[in-house]
Amino acid sequence: IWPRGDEKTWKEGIRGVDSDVPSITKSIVNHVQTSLARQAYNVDNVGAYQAVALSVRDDLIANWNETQLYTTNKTPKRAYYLSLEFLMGRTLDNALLNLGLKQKYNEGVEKLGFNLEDIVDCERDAALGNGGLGRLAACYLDSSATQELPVWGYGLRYKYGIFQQLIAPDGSQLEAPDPWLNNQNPWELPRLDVTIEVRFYGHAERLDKGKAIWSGGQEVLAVAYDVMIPGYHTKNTNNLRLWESKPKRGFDLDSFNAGDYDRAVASSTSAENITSVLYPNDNTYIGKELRLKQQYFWTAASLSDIMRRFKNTGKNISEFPDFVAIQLNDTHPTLAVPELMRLLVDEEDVPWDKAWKIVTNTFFFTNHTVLPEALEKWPVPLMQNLLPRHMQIIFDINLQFLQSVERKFPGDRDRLARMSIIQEGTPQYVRMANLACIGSRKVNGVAELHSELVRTTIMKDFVDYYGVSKFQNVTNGITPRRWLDQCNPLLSDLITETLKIKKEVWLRDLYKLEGLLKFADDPTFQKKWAAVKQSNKERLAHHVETQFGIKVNTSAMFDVQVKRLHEYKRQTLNILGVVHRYLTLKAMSPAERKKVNPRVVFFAGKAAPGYYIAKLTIKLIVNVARVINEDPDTKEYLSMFFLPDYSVSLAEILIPASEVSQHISTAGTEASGTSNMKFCLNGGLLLGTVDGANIEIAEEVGESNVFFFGHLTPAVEELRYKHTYHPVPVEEKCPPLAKVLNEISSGRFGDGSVYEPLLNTIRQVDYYLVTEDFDSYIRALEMVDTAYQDRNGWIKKSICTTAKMGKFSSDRAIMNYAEEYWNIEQIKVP
Ligand code: GL2
Repeated sequence: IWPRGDEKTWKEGIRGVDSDVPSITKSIVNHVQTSLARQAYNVDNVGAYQAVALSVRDDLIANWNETQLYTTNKTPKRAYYLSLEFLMGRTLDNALLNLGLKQKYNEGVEKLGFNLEDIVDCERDAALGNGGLGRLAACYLDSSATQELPVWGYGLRYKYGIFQQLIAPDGSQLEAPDPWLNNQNPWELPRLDVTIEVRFYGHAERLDKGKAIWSGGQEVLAVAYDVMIPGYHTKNTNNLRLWESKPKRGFDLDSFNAGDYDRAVASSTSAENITSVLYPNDNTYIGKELRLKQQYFWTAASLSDIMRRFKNTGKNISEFPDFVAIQLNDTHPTLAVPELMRLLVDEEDVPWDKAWKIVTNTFFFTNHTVLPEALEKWPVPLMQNLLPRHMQIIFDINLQFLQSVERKFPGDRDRLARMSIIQEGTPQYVRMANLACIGSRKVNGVAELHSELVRTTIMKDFVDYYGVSKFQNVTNGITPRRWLDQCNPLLSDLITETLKIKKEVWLRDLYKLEGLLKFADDPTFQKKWAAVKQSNKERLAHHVETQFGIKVNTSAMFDVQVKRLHEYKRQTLNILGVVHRYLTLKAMSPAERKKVNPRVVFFAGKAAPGYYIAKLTIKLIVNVARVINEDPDTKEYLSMFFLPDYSVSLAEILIPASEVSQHISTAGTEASGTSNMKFCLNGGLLLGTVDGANIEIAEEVGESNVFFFGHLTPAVEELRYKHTYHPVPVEEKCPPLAKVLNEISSGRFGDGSVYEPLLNTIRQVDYYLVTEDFDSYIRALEMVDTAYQDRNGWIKKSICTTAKMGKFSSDRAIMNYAEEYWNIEQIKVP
């Protein structure tokens, strides 16, 4: 039955995607006049951006609506990706490419007197993430939509994303808020009618049969904001639902009436604070109550929403895992495990054992790091106070689990202590990784080496207990739409012209890039390939010139290391290598120097605001750069830049311009890395350690096309042991490094005493083994120089690298999750 009015009139009214230029300009002008209340004479680039965005958004909404209706009617199994971070970057350009409307909009805005590139540049990044983990989530959304999979993302709508990084004149990092929502966000649909009540604190009273009643405490509202995720060249448009916190009641009326206005609004402020700001720590866990509140707020709202959608299908609750798969992106959403138990047992009256079966068939857990400082542990008293019912459930899960471990390994008390969800002590702690593992059907790492480390280190006991098949690998991937077509249009065009297949085809099947191999030796193709790189280098140089007022030598080799500042990522190794190179150049005669390959080194990345050593590393980079960029003897041969405020948009300029990029973590510490894939896809060569996805990249592109150095993972533990118990001074172990450290200490790059705490991390315990890898790092840099001298050989390496990157498309990764984990099917929206 048609719900309302005349069906024909309704259907005729549905807006399709109008893709001819006159319809596009009409829609833009219409938005200028009605949505923005402006006219031709008072629209600037920002206004034009807003109108264009609203016009594109109309198309997205049309597709989104059709997709959601069609999918709802089909009631397929759906997958949900729960991630506290989605590092989306800009949307406009990406949406235009995915809709296949870029060319048309180009023409349209030109007719209106604008330039599309300038308009695209007006958009602020949506930076709701710290680094790789958050950007991975964004790539997976793109691939899910492109692969026409019924996948929704769930996250938080932070009012402030990752902080803006400023660099003070003395090289210190300063942080400023990122008010990304100030200019309105055209890409989200506020769903003020979709609200969910979330409770904190209060008390839980046990009833019989494992049930309980949780009451009292504070109640806040979660409000949904939907972000449309268009697939590439498909109508399929998925949803990312972000929750915002709001007070349940505007303010406390009793206090208001008593004239105590501060008190009247205090609780509403506390409710709004929950989604105020993204925690700026990458790969480190911070045990703050507000963070735990964020985690529960988000998982509770998401699960309630998922449960409601499931119940609308009319299926029996025991079928829940046949219709719902939930991926836990790291341990951050682990509270979803006890929360689903609570919903099933307390609210749906499902017996405990049956509920546990449902839970353990619903969840899947991805681990993203083996670094101990990143493994989340929450103090029991904190959790007890905030979530009294969940604490009961966790204790109950733990009791049953340990009983079953005891049956399998009788009398092994140490094993029980290690596997327990509760870490004993004062206070006790809840180990989130153990809970996530116990509550999930499968656990995966994010690259082969890392997954093996998960199996043999942090999850070893669980492998013994469950068997190895629960612990698998899905190597990360990146979307070639953003990380090739969008950021490097020249290369994308050259590839299309060379492969003689449509762009739409190879961008959906990245293995097709192998077709480039047969042109790797072709001089004409090599020339074109090199010209693209050159033009991308010039684009970056232009950016740097505008920012620093310094001219960049674009015939020098562009060497890039961009990522979060972290000791394990060893930006220190890079900067010490640069100083070594500088000292070597200084010691040369002018004639000798002339034989040297000029090099420009780029750094970018944020340090967590409380991470002292990381911030000091930035300061050192900035101050070394200042000295060497001004040294008339050497500046032609070596210069260096720290580009502030690294972001997705800056990455889109840096990555296509790189000739070599550095991924030089201590072996066994970088779970995967994903920027390594982006650089290689864009024909930059990889200089790195035998770590994370570097290994698989080398397997694909061939070891002769990467520059590997450093100790291997198995050696690391032993070396660390030696460092601790049989330390050898740097002077003895690595004289060239000692010289570099001493030059810095002696004040060559400004007051040396400032850097002592940083240099001492290397002179003393050297946990990340800089002294052990320095020599082989310097040799690897020399190998890079030698290889670069052979221009054609280098270009060939570059072509062969791009050609063999097919494996690293996030389409491959997401299909792996869909088929081997979630068991969901592709749906073609007609
Ligand atoms: C990370 C890992 O450090 C990184 O190696 C990996 O590529 C990404 C995505 O899987 O996950 N883990 C983590 O906590 N952050 C990462 O980037 N922030």
